[in-house]
Amino acid sequence: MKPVSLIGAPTDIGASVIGARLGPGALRVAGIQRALENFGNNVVDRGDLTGPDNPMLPPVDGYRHLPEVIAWNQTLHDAVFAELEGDRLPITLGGDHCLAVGSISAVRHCRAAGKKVLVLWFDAHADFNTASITPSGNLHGMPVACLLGHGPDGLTSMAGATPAMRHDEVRQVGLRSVDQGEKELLHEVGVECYDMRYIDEKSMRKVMQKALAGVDEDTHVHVSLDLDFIDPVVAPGVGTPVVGGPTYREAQLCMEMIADTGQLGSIDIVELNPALDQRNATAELAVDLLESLFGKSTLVRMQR
Ligand code: HAR
Ligand code: MN
Ligand code: MN
Ligand code: MN
Repeated sequence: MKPVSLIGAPTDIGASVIGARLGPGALRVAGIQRALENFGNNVVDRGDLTGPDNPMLPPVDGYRHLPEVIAWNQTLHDAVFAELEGDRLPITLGGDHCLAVGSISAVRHCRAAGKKVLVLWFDAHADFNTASITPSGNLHGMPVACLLGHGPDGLTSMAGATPAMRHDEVRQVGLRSVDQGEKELLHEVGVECYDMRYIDEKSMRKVMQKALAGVDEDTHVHVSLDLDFIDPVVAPGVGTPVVGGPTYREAQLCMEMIADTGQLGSIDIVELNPALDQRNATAELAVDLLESLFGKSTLVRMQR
């Protein structure tokens, strides 16, 4: 396993509700570093990045806080890029989900290594809005669209190439709140989505087999984990909870199956809102899920 770097990005610049800026601290309190070290990983905490405060302004031309969102993402991009170039595994501790533009652009950027990229996007939401269809202007509802080239220049060109990702390099799991305009654009662009109905009908195991299809030794798997993916009964500490999500075990199974590929390359843990959490339960859940992602399983400890 590659050595791990934790990168705090304490901001809620793209969110509808404030509080995600407290996420990195809550993940540290939940013992994220020690949990990963227990698996024999070398883990370095790089501390928190800095960026503009949340000015809490209404949208301008369809975007809230666009210059500030660009600033945070550029800083995160550079930090994640440096870790990848150093052959380390970066974990972004968010922060809201707009940050995935920076982290995933960095993954694309450093594909200098020539690897294939697969982004697994775990979320209740599709995050596929654009300025013309967004109901809110919040940029945490737009990162997948931006990464696929549908968005403002400052966010679509961060990887040097537009778009950063092809539609078939992203697979979305857990969707249950998708706006009408997003739905149409998702179909038009052809993103592979496994919504809750599909998960119910096929089982999480089948869904993850499909989501991981094609992953081989030449693939960099990026996990973008929006904690509102999991049912809010289990994960209450998020700004935009949506009922009817995966159970604790279903979420664990996703992580375990990714661990089995051995191709995990980078991670975002986002949308944790400690101000809305119950006794840090959602941060502790995130740490449990990370442990599974790094190979913890009940009966057999994987040798790495
Ligand atoms: N679709 C809504 C919007 O764009 C809500 C987006 C939601 N929040 C997130 N993203 N946490 O996953 O405003
Ligand atoms: Mn999201
Ligand atoms: Mn979400
Ligand atoms: Mn296609």
